[in-house]
Amino acid sequence: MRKQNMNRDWIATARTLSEALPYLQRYSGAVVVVKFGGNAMGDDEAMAEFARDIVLMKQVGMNPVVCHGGGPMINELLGKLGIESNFVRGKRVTTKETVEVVEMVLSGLVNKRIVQAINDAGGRAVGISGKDDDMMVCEADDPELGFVGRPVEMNIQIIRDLYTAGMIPVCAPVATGMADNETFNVNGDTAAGAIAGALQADRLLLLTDVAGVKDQTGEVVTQLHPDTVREMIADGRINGGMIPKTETALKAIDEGVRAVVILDGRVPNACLLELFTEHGAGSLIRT
Ligand code: X2W
Repeated sequence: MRKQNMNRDWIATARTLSEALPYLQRYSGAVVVVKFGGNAMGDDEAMAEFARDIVLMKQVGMNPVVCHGGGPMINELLGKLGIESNFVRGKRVTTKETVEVVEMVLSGLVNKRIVQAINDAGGRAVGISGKDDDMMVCEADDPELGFVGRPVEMNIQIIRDLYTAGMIPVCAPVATGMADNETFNVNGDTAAGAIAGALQADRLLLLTDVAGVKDQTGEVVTQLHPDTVREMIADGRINGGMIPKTETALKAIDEGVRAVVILDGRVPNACLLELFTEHGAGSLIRT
């Protein structure tokens, strides 16, 4: 008999769904930009799980927009081609030769892998880069870095059109320049922040390979005011790779994003844990 077979796991599953109701209501129609970093992308199984989370978000009425990185995948192909990778302040020094490889890897391999995973999970993903419909137009960030772009003009109507039509935009951080024929390599966090800012997103989730912003004792700080983040950057409590992430978060909040969360994308169902449970995940930055 069906009812007699009911065990504790099923009761827990039903309870979890029931407890998610206030969050489902809160986020109905919300625009959530999810930055999926190359270091957070695991094997095919982890990719499939990420894709299911994104499709679930869409299914329950949110508007997820995926922005991805792919630094480790660029390193791999550059290595095979015998081209050296150099980073200055966390950004790749990008020559004319490098930028072609960057575009191939990000707009091609990585973008289509994510698109395919989302479609396999039953979503309707469409991959674009900053070049499509001139979505992101850049200037050179710093002469020392070569073809690394800083977004100066955002035309995000294409993203709105896609999600309004039921699709899930998947954006590669490659952009067009102000001059003809220019291609820029954009840091993945920078691109996600600029897109979230232009969309006035409700949430920007930065999925990475660390648990969040940590204090001196190594504990993750679950909630931070932007002023505290500024203090922590100034006195060195926030350092290394966390600097560009938190700076992206501060800029996005200045531009009108409601809240930014830095979280470990390798944790199973990281997005759902953050959005649909009281527990949350990682460090939430908001005013
Ligand atoms: C990055 C773009 C990819 C990226 C790069 O060339 O590696 C710059 O550094 P993750 O996986 O998010 O690090 N661009 C200018 O940001 O990937």
